[in-house]
Amino acid sequence: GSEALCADAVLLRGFASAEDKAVLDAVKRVVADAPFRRMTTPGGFRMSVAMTNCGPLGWVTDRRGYRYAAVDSDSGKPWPAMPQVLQSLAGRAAEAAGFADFVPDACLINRYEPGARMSLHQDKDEQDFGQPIVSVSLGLPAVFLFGGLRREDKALRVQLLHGDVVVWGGTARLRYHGIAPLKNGSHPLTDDCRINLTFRKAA
Ligand code: MD5
Ligand code: FE
Repeated sequence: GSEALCADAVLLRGFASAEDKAVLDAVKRVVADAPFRRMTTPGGFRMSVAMTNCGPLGWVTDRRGYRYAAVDSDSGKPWPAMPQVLQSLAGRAAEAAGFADFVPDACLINRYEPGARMSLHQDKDEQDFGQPIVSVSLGLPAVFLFGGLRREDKALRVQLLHGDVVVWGGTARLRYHGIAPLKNGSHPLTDDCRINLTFRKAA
């Protein structure tokens, strides 16, 4: 089923469930070339979420700031290509939410171990906020914090479960959001962590 989280945010419950193993196999292939790493924020904090990327551009952060980069500074090589199964899933989810012809050039892969969290932030490192973001959740459940356009706005709490896909567009694109500290649990497909993929048109 599909439900509106708010204007311009569509939750597609279980949209990725039928292809969960294929998606996680693709993630494993990416991680073999570009291992997960915990990056540093411009303020000097090490993120609790471990990240990697695939596709022409990857989101990175270090002491110099947040940005998209074509090269993985850990390997000195371009990020691994975006596996077809991932590109296809993102395009089909965007289409189901009303965005035809979504062709992402960046896929950020986030790994949350128990205790990892992402504090409230906006995604604004992309060039065109008219492009949607597609987010795929796998493994352990998480509490998604869904705020407003100002940091002070009260955040709704929404559970995101294995296989759920959310498409953020229009006015939802710039809302503050985050992930509450992940609870312990076990999931047979993800080594007891949560994997989130976010597909973006960054350039
Ligand atoms: C996650 N990741 O579950 C989330 C899913 C990130 C990030 O936030 O930046 O890597 S993406 C959620 C999202 C994207 C764009 C807009 C909004 C939420 N929103 O308006 O709430 O690891
Ligand atoms: Fe975000």
